[in-house]
Amino acid sequence: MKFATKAIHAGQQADPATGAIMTPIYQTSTYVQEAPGKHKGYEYSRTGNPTRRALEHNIAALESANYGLCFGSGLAAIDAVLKTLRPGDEVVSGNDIYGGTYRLFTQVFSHYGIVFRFVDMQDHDAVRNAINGHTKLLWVETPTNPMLQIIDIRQIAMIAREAGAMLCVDNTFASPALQRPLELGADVVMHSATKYLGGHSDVVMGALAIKDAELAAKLAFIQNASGAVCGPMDAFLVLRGTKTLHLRMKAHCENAEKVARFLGSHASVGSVRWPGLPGHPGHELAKSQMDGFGGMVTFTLKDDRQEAAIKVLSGTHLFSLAESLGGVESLIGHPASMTHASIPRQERWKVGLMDSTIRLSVGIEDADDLIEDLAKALDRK
Ligand code: P1T
Repeated sequence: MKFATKAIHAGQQADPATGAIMTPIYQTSTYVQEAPGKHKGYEYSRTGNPTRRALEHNIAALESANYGLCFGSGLAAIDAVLKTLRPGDEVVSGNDIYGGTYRLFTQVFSHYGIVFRFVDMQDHDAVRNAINGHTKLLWVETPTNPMLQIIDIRQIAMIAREAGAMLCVDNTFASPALQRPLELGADVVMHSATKYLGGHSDVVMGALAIKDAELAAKLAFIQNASGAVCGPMDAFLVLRGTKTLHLRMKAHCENAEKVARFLGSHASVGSVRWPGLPGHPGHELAKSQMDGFGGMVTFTLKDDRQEAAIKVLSGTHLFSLAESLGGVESLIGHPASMTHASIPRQERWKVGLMDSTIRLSVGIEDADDLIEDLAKALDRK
């Protein structure tokens, strides 16, 4: 089955009780049993819920996985992956990642004896050098948040395999419509489903997709034992979101291209990062592992003072100043003070994330209106 068909049908069937074409919101905590242990496959909604299950199957199908698991947030999904580790285990992570992921690694799990090494994942020798006998997990975001580096999933998967470590790819920025890391050798795919999977900025959720049965069972055990699950209403909303994922991603990519080209031609713009631009260092790699370049654009102004960036950030009207991304509406953000404030400035500077860097989540409004909005903000005196 092709992607668009899976997006609309996978994991779903007409409701056996009523024929309802949409999966009902099973807003229930528990399920009546005929006798102890004799039930219809559901005992308690932390362990399993039919609305959540439909979404888990849907996401698994979109990611070419065999198993899907949904959580109360993206960070809760990452938390579950880290709970497969033991004190003394080490993680090698990319050094350009979402600030909340960095905070979870360095301010929560490091207290439980897990060691994190942050490296430039574009430099495969640096990755190999950071690996030792204790390394159990490689953590990759691609495209990265917010610098939009492209990391070679096939190569990092090979390095992980040689090291006997697991590779988890945070696929939030691409979504499975543009990139399916399990097909390229990753072991686990992680999503902030809050973003493109949901697509409408009305839900906070996380998801994992896994091929291997044993690893999936381990993670499902943690999902139930730690209990950071999402509610059925949220599962319903994301299930509705994934039905249009392929169409939305196409529109995000088209608009992002127009916005990136406009920014590139504007006199006050310094540098523009969008993986679809031929000058992007990961452009060829992106072409080989992605089906489109995504809806995120990061740029700096020639005037690299923070005040100049703040003026632009507060001068747009269609682009709303807000954290998050991946919704149908356009957002503008200042990573240094917003989404990436938890990362020390020296670490941010290493990846080129300056105090003047601006991040756009390009929505699916009319591109001409978006460009006009940015032009006005950039030309504001
Ligand atoms: O917000 P939550 O659903 O818990 O997901 C965390 C997360 C994980 N991974 C990536 C790549 C992310 O971008 C995020 C959340 N990011 C934002 C809120 C943001 O504006 O970048």
